Amino acid sequence: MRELMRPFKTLVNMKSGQLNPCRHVIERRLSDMKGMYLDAQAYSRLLNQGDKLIYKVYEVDVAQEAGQLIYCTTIIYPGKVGNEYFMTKGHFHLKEDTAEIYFCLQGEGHLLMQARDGQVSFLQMKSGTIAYVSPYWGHRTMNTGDKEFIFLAVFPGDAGHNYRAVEDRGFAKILVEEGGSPQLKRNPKYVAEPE
Ligand code: M6P
Ligand code: ZN
Repeated sequence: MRELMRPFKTLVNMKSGQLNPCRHVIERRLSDMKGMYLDAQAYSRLLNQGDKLIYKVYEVDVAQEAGQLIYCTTIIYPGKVGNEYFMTKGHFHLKEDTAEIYFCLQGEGHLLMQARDGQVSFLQMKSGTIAYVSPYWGHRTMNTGDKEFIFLAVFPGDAGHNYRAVEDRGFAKILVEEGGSPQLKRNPKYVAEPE
């Protein structure tokens, strides 16, 4: 019989989002987000000022296999590229019939979700919000506040990350600041999925 995995715990620093212990820390900088923001000129201008840290992920050390639950904290820093808010790359799950839970710990943000058939769902998140990303929906988060937006994510161990569709097609909507508040706009660069 396979040896039992021992139960364990980790600690989240509720202010900084740091998870301890964690398997690894992913840092995504502006240069990792090439082509993801609509305003290419604003992107280049900002990149010329330095390769800013956009977000960070602390991930627990749990096997990426069925039956497990992986969890991680994400910290998205405040800022914009042009008028588009700092955001995660966004992904579908490789195993698309898997869901995910987001629990906001700090700050303010938005969760944009998109199904393969073009449906879009959009949820505002603040400290205490628990958002449910249903199976089959691609998901991306944005920081729409002026301090760090921090949330905990939990997903099945065998979900996996698929960035391909987002890199090739983008999301159907973008979130921009207009008149001092976040506005969801059509993304003119979006390439719809074939029927
Ligand atoms: C959340 C989860 C993670 C994801 C992270 C960053 O914490 O959904 O699985 O890796 O956000 O998002 P992305 O992988 O799209 O850059
Ligand atoms: Zn996910």
